[in-house]
Amino acid sequence: MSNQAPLHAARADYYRRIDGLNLSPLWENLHTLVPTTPDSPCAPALWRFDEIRPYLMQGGELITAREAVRRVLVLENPALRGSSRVTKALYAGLQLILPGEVAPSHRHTQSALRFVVEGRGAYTAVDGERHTMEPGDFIITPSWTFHDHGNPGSEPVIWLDGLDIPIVDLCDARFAENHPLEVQPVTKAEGQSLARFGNNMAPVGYAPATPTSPIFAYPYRQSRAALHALARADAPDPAHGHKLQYINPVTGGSAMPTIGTFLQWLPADFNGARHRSTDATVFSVVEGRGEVVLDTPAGREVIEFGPRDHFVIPSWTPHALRAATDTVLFSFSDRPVQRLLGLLREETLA
Ligand code: GTQ
Repeated sequence: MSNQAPLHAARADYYRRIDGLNLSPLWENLHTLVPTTPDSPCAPALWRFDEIRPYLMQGGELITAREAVRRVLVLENPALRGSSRVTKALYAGLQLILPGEVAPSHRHTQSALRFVVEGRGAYTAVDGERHTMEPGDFIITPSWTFHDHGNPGSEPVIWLDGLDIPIVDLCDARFAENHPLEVQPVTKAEGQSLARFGNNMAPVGYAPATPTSPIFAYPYRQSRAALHALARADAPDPAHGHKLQYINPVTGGSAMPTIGTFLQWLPADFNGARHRSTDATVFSVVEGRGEVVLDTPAGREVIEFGPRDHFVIPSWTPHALRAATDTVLFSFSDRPVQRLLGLLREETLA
């Protein structure tokens, strides 16, 4: 073998010289830039509601919703700490609003979803219409729409926030501004968006101005009833049980352009097939108990879940869902973005 030392020294010297010109050699990084599989730094993780709820409530004693603007504990992926990300592409947090509080009106280019985890009687307002929250409701704050939250009720309300913050950041397209008023004026009766678009009808001549669903709140009562009907009628999908996606009724596509949102029913004793997909997914457990068995690079991992727990499954990680009792799971991922870009891959494994 020839002596490689002089060559290594020459290369190191060369790297130093090009470094000053903001140049770097691709060949030193090619395998990390273009890995053979997703090779995600994102880790599976569970946030047990019983464990984190006391801290949410303590936060409620330390800062008001008004001062915080949004009183949220961010669900940070343990392998992405410090980046406010639950997956590489998405943000998640749990927001608390106490009786009598107001979270002031603002808008931003990031789109948000709310999924109500605990309590009823708080509202989110979007474009002059309020939706009064019930557990399991799925609510959309489209990009660049003014939104504020308030709680005229008598109990604390906690919901899951899902936002496309990292996606908008990737594009350097972040804008935000406050509404001149803390609470935006109510200009529409509650239920208007659902009446217009939630009954397989749409106003004649309606031309969508944005890709986001014109239904801004999908009540749990309706979504659950739909799922339950499927669960009684159909055999479950081997991996997903009975799974529906929230759609924009005008396009038939995803309710939000950047975030796919889903509700699924796993019948009692469901023992799901192993599955993997490139869209890392965040789950909020609505009803029931079960577990997810994951094959991670570090070995087999089991996440046991119950009501109001949250967990995340990274991209391309084989996993199987199991339910001890009838179980309802809400979930969200960057699936619509991957679909649009032709990137989505998924497979059910033997
Ligand atoms: O409710 O507007 O969790 O702007 C993060 C950023 C919630 C919100 C979050 C936000 C909001």
